[in-house]
Amino acid sequence: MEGSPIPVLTVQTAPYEDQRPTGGGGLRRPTGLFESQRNYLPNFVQSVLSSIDLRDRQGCTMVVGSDGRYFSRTAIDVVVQMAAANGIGRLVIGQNGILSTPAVSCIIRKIKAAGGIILTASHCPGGPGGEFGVKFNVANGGGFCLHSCCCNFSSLEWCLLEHFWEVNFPHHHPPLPSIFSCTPFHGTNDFTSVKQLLYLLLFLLILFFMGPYVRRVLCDELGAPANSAINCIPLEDFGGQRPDPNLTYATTLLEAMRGGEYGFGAAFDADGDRYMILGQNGFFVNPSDSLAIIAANLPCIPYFHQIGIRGFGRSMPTSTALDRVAKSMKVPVYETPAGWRWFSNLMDSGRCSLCGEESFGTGSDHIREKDGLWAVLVWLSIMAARKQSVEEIVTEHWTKFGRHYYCRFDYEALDPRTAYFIMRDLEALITDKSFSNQQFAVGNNVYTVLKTDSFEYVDPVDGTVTKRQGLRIIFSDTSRLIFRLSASSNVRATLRIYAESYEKDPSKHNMEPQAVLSPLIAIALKISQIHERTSRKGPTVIT
Ligand code: VG1
Ligand code: CO
Repeated sequence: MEGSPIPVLTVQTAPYEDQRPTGGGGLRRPTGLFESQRNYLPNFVQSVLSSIDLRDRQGCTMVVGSDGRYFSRTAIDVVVQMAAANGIGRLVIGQNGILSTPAVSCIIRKIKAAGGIILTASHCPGGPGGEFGVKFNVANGGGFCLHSCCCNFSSLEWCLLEHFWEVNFPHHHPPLPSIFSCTPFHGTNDFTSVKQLLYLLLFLLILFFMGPYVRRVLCDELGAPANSAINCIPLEDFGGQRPDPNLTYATTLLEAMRGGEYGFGAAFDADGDRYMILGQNGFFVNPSDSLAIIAANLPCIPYFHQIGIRGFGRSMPTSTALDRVAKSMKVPVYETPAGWRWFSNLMDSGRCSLCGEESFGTGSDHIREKDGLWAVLVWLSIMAARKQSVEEIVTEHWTKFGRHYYCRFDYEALDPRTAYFIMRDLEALITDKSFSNQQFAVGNNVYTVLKTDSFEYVDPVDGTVTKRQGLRIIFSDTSRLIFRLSASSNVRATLRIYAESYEKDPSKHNMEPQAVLSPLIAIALKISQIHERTSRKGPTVIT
């Protein structure tokens, strides 16, 4: 078929109401929906392709990758055939269909592609009974929220291409799929001292599909022992494990680190944008602390010598530990709603060099996504420069800046109406005048309300106002309670409660976060009545 036009097939379709955007970056749903509902994936892919202006779309290059989960190969077949019919000129696909979210962001920018499609449900479980998803990134490499196009068409166009995995299409137009090594560039650091460190540091990683990257970057290039990278073979069901890097799900790593033999442990989520760091004996680095510590140690990273440190970004629920560092460095902090796309705008305009979220994501302006492997390399660079362990770095940071105790309660799979009404009533309660200055006495602690609001973000770049991004209660001692509904989870509704409390005194830095935060949590449960209204006894997950 070389050189001949590929016939385009037109198929009638009907829109799916549940694909209308809710604020999250992509589409994330039970795998069964993608498998059983007619045109469920093709409809969304058409929305993605239609959102690219026709003039930009004709003959352009797009990047396609997946986290290798069940249904990824079928989905890539769909994307390739529809991209061909929609005028895309060239597709760059990861080897075996695999690319991490940060890798896609990186490749889009390097090769000046029009955008990228990532088949992943991030940290959610995979397999036929698990979840599947589609993320869409645009030309700057950042995730994009589709607005209105999901329901604007009644037909889909396909090119019936077969065997494209094996075939090179040198003279074919459209499309030109080319298979790309899944381990692109991590060029922001100088790794000489990290190499030296890795010989000394016993090292363990739990990974899911991030294996190819870790093997190449940490083992082949930096010389970490091959057996320090485990779970490295991409599996459709992640070996039955949940690819969520936190203390609840990355238990194998936690137990191995508790053995005391290893000095550094890290885990990633399925699409490689989230990470968790553990030190010797399982010492946990809270993601908000990780962000603040990386910020305070940026001078250890050569990349920032070149580009300078312009500003920092954190999502509103992320602890204010970063703000203390920023203040001492005289660097501005941007407080954004949850999700990475707000940071993209800040970075594109040159306002922001380092950003992060409490949900285990950190990144810099080298790309427009959070980047788990980058964060691990930064931690190793800091350890190499300071010649200190993870625990020493963290505790020294607390001694200098104070410790922000932090935790998050997730109530998953709630009835959406119940969750909505809990939030509505809570908003009415906390924004009522009578709530300000109210005092809550729990045990020996008294908390006085200083400020409450429904968080609103004004984008400093384009002035866009985004309202209702979470309910916030700030107390007079700077403690905070935050409530918000998840925009990314799809199984019914998820309500998140975030609690933060500051402790300056180093003699009180060794306490259990949940014990320190229990009075604040008690206030949160009392004012939201969440247990009474949902008949739950506790959260689904605590991080
Ligand atoms: C969650 C996190 C948010 C993160 C988003 C995407 O959103 O809280 O911080 O950016 O997931 O993460 P929500 O709305 O459910 O709280 V991911 O790793 O897709 O890649
Ligand atoms: Co992810």
